[in-house]
Amino acid sequence: MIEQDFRDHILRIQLDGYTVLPNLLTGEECDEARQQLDRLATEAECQPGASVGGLNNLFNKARVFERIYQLTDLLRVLRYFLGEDAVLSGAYGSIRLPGAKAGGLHSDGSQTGHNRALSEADNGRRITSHVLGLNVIFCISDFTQTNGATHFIPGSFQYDSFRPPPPPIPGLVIAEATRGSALVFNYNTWHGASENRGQENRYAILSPWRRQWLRPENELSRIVDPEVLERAGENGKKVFGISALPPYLEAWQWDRPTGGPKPGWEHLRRG
Ligand SMILES: O=C(O)CCC(=O)C(=O)O
Repeated sequence: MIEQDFRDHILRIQLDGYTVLPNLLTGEECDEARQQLDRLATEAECQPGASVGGLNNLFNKARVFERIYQLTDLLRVLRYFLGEDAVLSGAYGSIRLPGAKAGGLHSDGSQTGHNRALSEADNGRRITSHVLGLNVIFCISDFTQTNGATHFIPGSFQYDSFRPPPPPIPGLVIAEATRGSALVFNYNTWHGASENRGQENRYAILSPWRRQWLRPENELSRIVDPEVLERAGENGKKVFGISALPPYLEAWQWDRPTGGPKPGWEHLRRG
């Protein structure tokens, strides 16, 4: 990505709360991802309209899904906002069938992020001053006006009330994008899947990221298969939060980058 494009994407996220990064996955990768999502959905016996059932932790389930954290341009944007040690928080497949109704507008982080843990003193106000998490939706199908593409309320990440105002909210925009693109958005930006009024399934991969110090939706450092982690190399230790694990030994016995005991203290390693 050239410097000007990078700056433009950063500014879009700062102003609108989302951007579209084009051409991250090739046509062949999208075909392969789609086949794998169909296979996983069949195995999991997903219900029509289901978006995530059984399609979790995709990086463990087919090689093509390992691409989602190997893309230099994407990592550069994510790390600009979340820091070099940004952590992947989940990797879900989404297949929205023809006729699937729109999902409700929401922000993310309501399970383990800052949008869950609000105290009485917060008085219904969420944290909007900094970007704490970004969601990345890979378009495995083209995202169009009619096939259930994600829709957003631009700028809504700045609205500090925890709950969106009652619908209809003005300014709703459907994000159109060609397959292989990724929608990258501040997870405070209100969004949801729109209704699929087309004739075909809409395929996507949902992959939220967090600051290293926020609790992830899934503790991926424990979930990632050893050979997947091995293939991810040094980058994988950051992406899967290995280097963010809290020590269970004394600090001087703990090797933070590898998330385990230092040499000499291996006998204290826990399973
Ligand atoms: O599938 C979509 O378009 C939206 C997904 C979504 O709302 C989410 O990941 O929080």
